[in-house]
Amino acid sequence: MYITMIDGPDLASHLSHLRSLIEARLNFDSQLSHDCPRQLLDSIRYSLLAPGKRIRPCLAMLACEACGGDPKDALPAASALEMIHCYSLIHDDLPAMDDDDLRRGRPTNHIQFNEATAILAGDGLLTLAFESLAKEISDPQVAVACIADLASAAGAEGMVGGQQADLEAEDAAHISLEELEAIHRRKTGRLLTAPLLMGGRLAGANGETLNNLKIYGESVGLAFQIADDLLDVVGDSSKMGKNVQKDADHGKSTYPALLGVEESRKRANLLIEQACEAIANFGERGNHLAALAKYIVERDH
Ligand code: GRG
Repeated sequence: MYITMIDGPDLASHLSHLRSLIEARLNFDSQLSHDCPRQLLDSIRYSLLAPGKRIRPCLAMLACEACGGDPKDALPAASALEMIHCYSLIHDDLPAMDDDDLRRGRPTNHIQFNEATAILAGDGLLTLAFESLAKEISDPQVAVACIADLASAAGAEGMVGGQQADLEAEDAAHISLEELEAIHRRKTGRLLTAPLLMGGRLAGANGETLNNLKIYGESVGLAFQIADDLLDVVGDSSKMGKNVQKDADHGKSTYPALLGVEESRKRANLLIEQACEAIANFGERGNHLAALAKYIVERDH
């Protein structure tokens, strides 16, 4: 069993180590053959290797670590999760959706290349994620379970469904807090919960442990979205590498719009407490996960 050195809440140095492993893996996994046309490959790698926070891959590796595994064992899941996330960002930025020109501090994919290439880069990443999982997880049962976790989180009942519900809600005059949470549970929350399940499975976690990780993921997922909504109101575009104040400009229902800034902060903090409670019985091994939950609501980008 992998013994991890958990030196208190020294999350920053641990995350920077994990991120360097993740960057190397993403670089390797996106080196495709000449059958992938040059412009499509450039477009895929332009977005995938752009500087993101890598929160979903880090969650998978920390969940694996929290269950007594070697975080490196979660790299296939980490890479696949980032590919799905990156595809969603490329498609979300398209003129038919959010019509954005800045992402991760760079021109969005369709601005840098063109709309058709951006759509295909997203499609390519979506399918490459599942190809990687199928090829790189050696235990067939674990591979199938991880593929099911990711497909269900990303699909029509998960992120894609949440995106559709979000687009529909833009036309609604007012939505309730319950409706807003139902959107974000799918649009953002499912892809933040999947890393916990996948990382846990790759460490051989049992059903009860997976359930605790799921509760942690769901709480952190909603808190992440509240923090994202707050950053859109009070954040600094240059730190975030994307445009801010977009929600208000589009008249979108958000947590600060529904609850106000202070109440939204309180709600996010409460969710983080719930997340930490769910993993309390992991002991020291869960320290990095607990610290990451706090970072998710305190971040400034
Ligand atoms: C278009 C299929 C499809 C889905 C889009 C997740 C999503 C659904 C759109 C992303 C747009 C968005 C701003 C969502 C809200 C929260 C979120 C996912 C923010 C971006 O994630 P970060 O902060 O980004 O982890 P980085 O760049 O650090 O990876």
